[in-house]
Amino acid sequence: MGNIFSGIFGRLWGINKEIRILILGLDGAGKTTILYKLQMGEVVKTKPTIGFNVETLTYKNISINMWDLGGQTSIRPYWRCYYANTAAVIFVVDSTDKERMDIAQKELHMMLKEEELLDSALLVFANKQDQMGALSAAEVSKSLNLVDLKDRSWSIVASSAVKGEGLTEGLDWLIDVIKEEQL
Ligand SMILES: Nc1nc2c(ncn2[C@@H]2O[C@H](COP(=O)(O)OP(=O)(O)OP(=O)(O)O)[C@@H](O)[C@H]2O)c(=O)[nH]1
Ligand SMILES: [Mg+2]
Repeated sequence: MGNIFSGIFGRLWGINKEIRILILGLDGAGKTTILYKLQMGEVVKTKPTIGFNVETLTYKNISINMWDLGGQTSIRPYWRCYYANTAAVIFVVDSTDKERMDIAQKELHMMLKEEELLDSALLVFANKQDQMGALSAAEVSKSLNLVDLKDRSWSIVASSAVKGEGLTEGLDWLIDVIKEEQL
């Protein structure tokens, strides 16, 4: 009986809930690869994103509109056009790109100062862990000064988009936080 009810209510609840998640990060970090690995379970061949890709996926009874924005320097100023009503940001870092870790850090903290994102949860993927010389999640966390983040739910997860590792673990955490805090 409990199962029947939780099934029915779970489905009803799911139908009504639709959230918006942004995938941000520097160019080449792996955002588009992550989007399609999550949506289709496949590694797709990507080109640098000019503009955005948006896909809807259903996860844990929640319909997620996932926006993957281009990360090139000239496109980053347009990220803010997408901030309204964002439940969470997934910030993707190429863990092998040590030279640009400081730029990633600045972009992240600048973005999180925006009023429209004050209530958004943050998941960082320390991506490309399959590559030699990748910084660990702890090292990426330190480079990004994540401990400085106050009044925000955040987590960092080591990932490899091409191997599909870490992605569902990260999304699980994110959806649980959104369900607890925002729905
Ligand atoms: N080895 C490895 N390569 C990856 C991983 N994730 C993405 N890549 C590769 O990195 C390159 C860039 O990936 P994209 O997903 O296009 O990067 P992006 O963040 O969307 O880049 P922009 O659209 O320019 O902002 C591609 O060649 C991907 O195959 C990973 O986890 N490991
Ligand atoms: Mg892209």
